[in-house]
Amino acid sequence: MDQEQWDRLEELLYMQDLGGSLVDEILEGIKLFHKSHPQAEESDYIQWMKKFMLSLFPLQNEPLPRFYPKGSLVLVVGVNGSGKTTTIGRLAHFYREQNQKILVAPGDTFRAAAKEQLSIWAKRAQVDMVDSLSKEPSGVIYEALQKGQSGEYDLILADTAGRLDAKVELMRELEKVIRTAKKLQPEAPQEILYILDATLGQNGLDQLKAFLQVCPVTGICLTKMDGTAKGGVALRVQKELKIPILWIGLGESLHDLQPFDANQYVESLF
Ligand SMILES: Nc1nc2c(ncn2[C@@H]2O[C@H](COP(=O)(O)OP(=O)(O)OP(=O)(O)O)[C@@H](O)[C@H]2O)c(=O)[nH]1
Ligand SMILES: [Mg+2]
Repeated sequence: MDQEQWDRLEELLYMQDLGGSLVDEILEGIKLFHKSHPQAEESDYIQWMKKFMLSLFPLQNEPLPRFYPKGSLVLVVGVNGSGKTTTIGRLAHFYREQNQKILVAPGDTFRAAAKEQLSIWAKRAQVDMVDSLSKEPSGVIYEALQKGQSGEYDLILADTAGRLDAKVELMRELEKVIRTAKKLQPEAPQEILYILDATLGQNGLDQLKAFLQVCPVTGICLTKMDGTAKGGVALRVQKELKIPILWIGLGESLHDLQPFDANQYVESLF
């Protein structure tokens, strides 16, 4: 490659939201590949890059979607407007179609209209919502778990308020929710699903790291992948944090959610 092609490649990788260190690593790798394969053609370089990117997803060998023991709690967390409530609606729809009985919990007691918004999604997805009078997220989620323990529900999906890492008291509240859930069910929450807005790039990654200080995120749903965002941030999450991506959000409707597929994702970057 001449310098111009080289610069173009670097620019393309940056445009995918891969971030400096990952771009450098890929460029170094390509240089080495070029040395060992001087006759390589464009398609060989592309193959090398795809293979390298796939190798960043070591945890993605597990079959998705995940299914959980009866009565499990999936706690959905993330910053304001990332798509938590929408994702709960879509997850409820998805699991209901798999013949699971779903209960959603309006754990966002912070924003006035949040409960109403979740109840609209619950109706769309044709699932139940726990009608708690508690003004505290931990109270609402406790009630939902209690209902779940009666054996009626397969899965409880709990919404939470959007929060930014700077709001210390809100972040502490998440710790309380988790502590309270564990009083009823030591294994709960069986999943802490972080909703990562793909359009946020580096910021999204920094915010996720701040959440990790207070709650052990076990899976990620990457939303807004239908827009111009390339979602290269997913590769950085794998490389730096090794938290599996479980779902991809591809729009605003009930059906716009798919289990994450690393092969398909890497193909979509090219
Ligand atoms: N294009 C697109 N829009 C999405 C996707 N997921 C969510 N949205 C939109 O993002 C906006 C915020 O979604 P919500 O589900 O309300 O987000 P939230 O995290 O619950 O927000 P707060 O409760 O305010 O923190 C809405 O307009 C959604 O329609 C997606 O995958 N693609
Ligand atoms: Mg919400």
